[in-house]
Amino acid sequence: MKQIASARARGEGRPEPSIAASILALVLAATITTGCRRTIPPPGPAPATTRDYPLVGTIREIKKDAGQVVIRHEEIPGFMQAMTMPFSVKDRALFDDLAVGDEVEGTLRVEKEGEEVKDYELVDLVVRRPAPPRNRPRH
Ligand SMILES: [Cu+2]
Repeated sequence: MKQIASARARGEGRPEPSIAASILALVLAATITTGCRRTIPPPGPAPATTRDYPLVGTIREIKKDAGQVVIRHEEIPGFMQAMTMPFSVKDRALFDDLAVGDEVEGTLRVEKEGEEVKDYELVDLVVRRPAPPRNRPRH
């Protein structure tokens, strides 16, 4: 008890209880007065944002005509669990270098409006480890 009393006397540690109580009261007052406004969405469209996530996976299917590759990808922390799904690839030249079974890595570029995913695209796709030769297309 004596140690606590002397620490307070020197002004160490937490602020005076009365100051702490005033701050708490102000914070509570602010929360209460703005609380009812928070449920109303902001006017206009939500801001559009683009975010890049590293993607690692294995090619399961190549749909050259559709411009898509189906990739079994690892977990993308903060965005997606591990799963198999199609990705659009704009660079058609890439399709000649890809084969089913290739281990690939790339960047998943995600366009969002607020929290809603509007579009996603796979860019900078490279083969990290090629599939065994039997899977490779013959040129
Ligand atoms: Cu996915």
